[in-house]
Amino acid sequence: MAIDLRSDTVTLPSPRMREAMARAEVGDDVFGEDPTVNALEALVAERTGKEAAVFVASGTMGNLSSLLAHAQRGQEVILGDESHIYHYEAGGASALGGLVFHPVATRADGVMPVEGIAAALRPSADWLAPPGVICVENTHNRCSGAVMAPEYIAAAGELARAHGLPVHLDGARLFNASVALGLPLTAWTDHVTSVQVCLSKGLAAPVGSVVAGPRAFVARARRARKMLGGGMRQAGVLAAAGLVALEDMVERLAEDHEHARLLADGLTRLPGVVLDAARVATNIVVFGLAAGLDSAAFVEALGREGVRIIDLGRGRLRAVTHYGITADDCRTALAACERTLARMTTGTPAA
Ligand code: TLP
Repeated sequence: MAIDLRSDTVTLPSPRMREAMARAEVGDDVFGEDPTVNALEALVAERTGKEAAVFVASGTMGNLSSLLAHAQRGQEVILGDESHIYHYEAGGASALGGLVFHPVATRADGVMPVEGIAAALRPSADWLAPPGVICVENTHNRCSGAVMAPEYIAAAGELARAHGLPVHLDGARLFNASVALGLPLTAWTDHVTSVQVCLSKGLAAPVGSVVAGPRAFVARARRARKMLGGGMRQAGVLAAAGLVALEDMVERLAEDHEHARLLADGLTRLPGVVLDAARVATNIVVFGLAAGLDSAAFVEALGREGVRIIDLGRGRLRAVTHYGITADDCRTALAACERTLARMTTGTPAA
């Protein structure tokens, strides 16, 4: 079987999740009558220290519902130029919400400096699109799963408050940050208005994310979710897996982080790999290849060796550890990388 390091989204539900899904008590969630969805929403609201929460189909829907709930057509979304919302969410906030993306330069460690955010906040003028919301991401996907320091999020929150703006945290992998630093989610969520957390990444639930924030905001996000077609009726079968994910899978993320470190340390030792292993703090390893080595050809050749990774573009490759990956898988993957690179540098065809 292939060693699939493309993403932690490929994780499969655990046997306990399957059981909970089969047994879940359900009702019509659009009427607010699904007890399992309600339990999941209450639990995430509590863990994030927010008044309320709403279960959504995906991280993308969570972010989009949040942006629609925070900002009006013609307003700007201030966000990192390496952020997931900017790169990988099909421009939904613009296409469906009439919002304008204002990307801010992001450092290699995932931080979009507070001065950069401040400079992006346009003054009031008839000819300028006003800011509507500031977005931050933690952990940072395209920046090697970097963990944002709570102090940084606090500084961004302070700036936003001074300008009367909300902050939305794309916390698709906030649990990874929490496990990496040994801090509760509230270390970050206390400083933002709203947060989206994914259950279907490292936590291995099959489907779903939860958006949390102030009650009035969550009511607007719930309405946006409905507008986007995300009112899911007996969604308790999905929420049940999410509840198990929160119980069984959070502490386990530490293993994924160890495995990512194993991969990163091994990769740095390979000639032809460009990687700052010190950057790897969670379950994502982003690396490049030395000049002259073709990234796309490497991904393809590695795939033929039974190891799957993805190409993020601009010469960046990504490997992600997760529930389905063991330390031995990482060693096997490293050996495959070594063979593939050796062939590429000597121009030897695969046996
Ligand atoms: N990211 C996926 C792909 O879309 C790239 C992945 O494999 O990492 N925020 C962040 C930071 C994410 O990494 C993702 C998923 C999302 C939002 C969107 O979540 P989904 O895929 O559930 O819509």
